[in-house]
Amino acid sequence: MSTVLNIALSKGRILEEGLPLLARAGLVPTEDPLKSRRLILDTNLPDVKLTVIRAADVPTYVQFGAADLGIAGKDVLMEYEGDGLYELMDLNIARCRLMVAEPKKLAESDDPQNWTRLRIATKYVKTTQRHFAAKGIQTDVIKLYGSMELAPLVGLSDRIVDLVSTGQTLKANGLVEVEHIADISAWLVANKASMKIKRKALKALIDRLAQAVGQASPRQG
Ligand code: PRT
Ligand code: MG
Repeated sequence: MSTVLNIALSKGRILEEGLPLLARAGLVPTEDPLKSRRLILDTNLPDVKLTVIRAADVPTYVQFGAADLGIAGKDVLMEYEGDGLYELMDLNIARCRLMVAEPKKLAESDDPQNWTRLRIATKYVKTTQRHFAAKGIQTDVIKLYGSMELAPLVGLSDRIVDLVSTGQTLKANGLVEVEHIADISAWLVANKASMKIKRKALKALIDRLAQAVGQASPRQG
């Protein structure tokens, strides 16, 4: 009897960087997920299916067993507070950093050492609250779903918490990084029950992925 494995993958840049990684691990979808409108894709391996979904939904699919494995950003995993999944492996793709940023002008006279209460716009409400609570700093967090860089420009908040990779977006909007919260990359996650029930089939795939990650980042070796 064959065991079917479902892998949930964030669309967007994790998909773009994840596909070459999956290919190195020997897994290739039979249609191009960047073009296809289909939500569940077959692969070259008859028992492995790929589901491409919103980044923030990946942990939910995996926790509830709708997918056995998932690939999601650490930012999404930090914000998701479920405990029904294992974080198996750093895939070392879609790297960036989660940062506090503020207008350049404010940064000239601002000292993070003196922060006591902050008004912050972000998509990462829980992570932001946790980060500052641990430092004894009070926060008024305003939840946004995107374009956080806009918030200081329109007076919604003084500061934002957002992902930064090249820094171009901040720069284009007159913002600078003032505090580092976390280094971010995409991780392989697994449903806990699947790891028991489908152990053998999953292990083979996970081992191949680990090998592919090693090839991708010779610095680690
Ligand atoms: O709709 P949603 O945003 O949820 O998903 P999406 O389909 O747009 O996916 P996408 O491509 O935004 O990917 C989201 C995941 O990619 C995140 O969960 C991260 O784990 C990862 N990732 C890595 C990033 C970045 N780098 C990144 N730079 N996600 C977003 N950004 C954004 C950032 O928010 C900011 O607006 O890029 C901008 C900054 O980029 P620089 O290069 O100008 O600094
Ligand atoms: Mg996006």
